[in-house]
Amino acid sequence: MAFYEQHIHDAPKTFLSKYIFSYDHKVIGKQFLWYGILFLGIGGMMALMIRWTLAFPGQPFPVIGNFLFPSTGGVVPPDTYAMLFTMHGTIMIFYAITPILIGAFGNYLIPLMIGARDMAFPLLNLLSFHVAVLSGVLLLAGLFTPLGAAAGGWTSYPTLSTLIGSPGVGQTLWTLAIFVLGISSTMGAINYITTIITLRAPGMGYFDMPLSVWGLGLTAILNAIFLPVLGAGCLLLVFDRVFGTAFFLAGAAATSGTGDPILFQHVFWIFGHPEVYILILPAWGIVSDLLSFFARKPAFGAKATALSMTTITILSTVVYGHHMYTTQMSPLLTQSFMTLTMTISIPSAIFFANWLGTIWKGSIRFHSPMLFSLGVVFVFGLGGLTGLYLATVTTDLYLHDTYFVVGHFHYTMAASVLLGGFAATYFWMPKMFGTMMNEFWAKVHFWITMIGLNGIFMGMMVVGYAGMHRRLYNPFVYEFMERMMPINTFITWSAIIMGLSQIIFVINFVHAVFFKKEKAGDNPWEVGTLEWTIPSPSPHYNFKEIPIVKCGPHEFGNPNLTGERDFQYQTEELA
Ligand code: HEM
Ligand SMILES: [Cu+2]
Repeated sequence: MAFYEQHIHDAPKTFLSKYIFSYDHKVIGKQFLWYGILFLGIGGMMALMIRWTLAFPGQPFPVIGNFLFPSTGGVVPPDTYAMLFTMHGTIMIFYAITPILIGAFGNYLIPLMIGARDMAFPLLNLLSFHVAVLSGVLLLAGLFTPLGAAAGGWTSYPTLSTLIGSPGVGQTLWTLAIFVLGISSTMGAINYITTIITLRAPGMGYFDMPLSVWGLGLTAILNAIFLPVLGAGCLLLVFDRVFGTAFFLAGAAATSGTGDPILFQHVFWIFGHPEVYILILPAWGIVSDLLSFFARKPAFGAKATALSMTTITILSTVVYGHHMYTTQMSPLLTQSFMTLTMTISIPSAIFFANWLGTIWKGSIRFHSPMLFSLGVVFVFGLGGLTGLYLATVTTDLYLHDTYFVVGHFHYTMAASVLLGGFAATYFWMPKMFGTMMNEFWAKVHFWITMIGLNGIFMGMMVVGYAGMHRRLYNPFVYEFMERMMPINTFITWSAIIMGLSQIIFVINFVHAVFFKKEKAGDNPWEVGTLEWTIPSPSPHYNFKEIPIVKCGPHEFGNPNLTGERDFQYQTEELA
């Protein structure tokens, strides 16, 4: 039972209080969605510039090249290349995927799915978004500093990220931006956790929560524990850069005492490995729900899925060392980390099998959210399997820092999280904005994205296995890599096609939000979770009466149902 007061507030009246400084979790969710989509565009454009350079070295980037890089006649210069992959990785992870899945859907869905009127701390929620905006401004400001933005990679390892490696203001701004973003996400995480624990509608036990809420909740726990670790690391790095301390500087570079660059890697990956799960857990939860909704079957082994996700969350905190096999850690440590990492396959295999069990013999409805969910099953399967080679010390020694790694992590994080985000956007569109997106164009978007994405990331794994090193401006100066040019051109064309197909999504989205006249029904997908019991789009107070929960979220095909329906609402009691 809720011990926080949940009364109905008056609806805000002015533009500012309604859309800019809103306390409403739904508006804040939408703010995060726009913010994420904007950055997705920027990060995607940067990816295209990286790929262009790798496929057509020395040729000017089409259309906007001359404007962006006038001094080289439109060709991406080497130092800019380093900046591009750094900013691309940073933006995609922290400013695109995180805001969309956690900021937008976390905010929008958690209160609605657990039957609450808002988050536990609405003011903290408002602050969390505005601090995120501040962080975004700090990050982008780096692009306009004399030496350009940060260029030390999204991991920002010293000594690349100390004053020796990057003297410019851009790197300092990057480090500050990530620190500030950490504050924003920690505020969000505290809010999510408190909300889930205290504001669940009467009758809703933890296993009655949709798996989306499980995923988002576990993510929030990881965020609350590990973002402060990254924040601390970034703060020390700022001290090294601005105040002349020597936490991460070693040897002659340090004025006194000895710092240690590797120390930063430990700090970074203690956060960094859980971060991968921070990104993926919401997508896993959403996909687990959607597969059941569109297969019209109860989610197979839903409790086991929830517990596997929990087990993975716990294990994800003790495997970070697999990112550092090549740093000359002691063999005892590398072996321990290898064993721990491998144990993650057990719960992963359980819930992956549950996904298959859910769709097995279902009456599948191939609507766009289902297509994207099946896409996640496919790409995550590939990403998970290729991870085993990187978890194994002996094979990682060879594969480390090649494009195999880049292909692998794009499959697991980029591809599956991106597809999961699209699934969620198409699915919750009617509840968020009151209209449906066009199904035909959604499917076209799905297929081109899916084909493009596999061309890109499969291609990356192939060239990586052949030995192509990552982060090199022009790898083809090495003779053995010259022959990989054609595959690289193929990858780039796949990226261009996939990039262009996102225009379909944007037009479809903007059209549905602003121009579509035809309203969606309250429950167009015929699903029984709490958010579908209220009007579309959801009214500002969410629930007139706080609902009373009688059953779980995936009750499909109950033989006692009357009429045409094959599902029951969570507020209904049936034998
Ligand atoms: C689908 C379009 C995308 C394409 C074509 C693409 C392409 C690339 C390329 C070519 C690199 C440089 C690799 C290297 O030189 O080492 C890269 C790096 C990276 N990408 Fe993507 N990417 C895409 C989407 C994403 C998404 C959605 C994410 C986030 C979840 C992401 C996260 C990263 C990260 C973390 C790096 C590493 C940056 C670094 O080396 O510091 N990418 N990407
Ligand atoms: Cu890891």
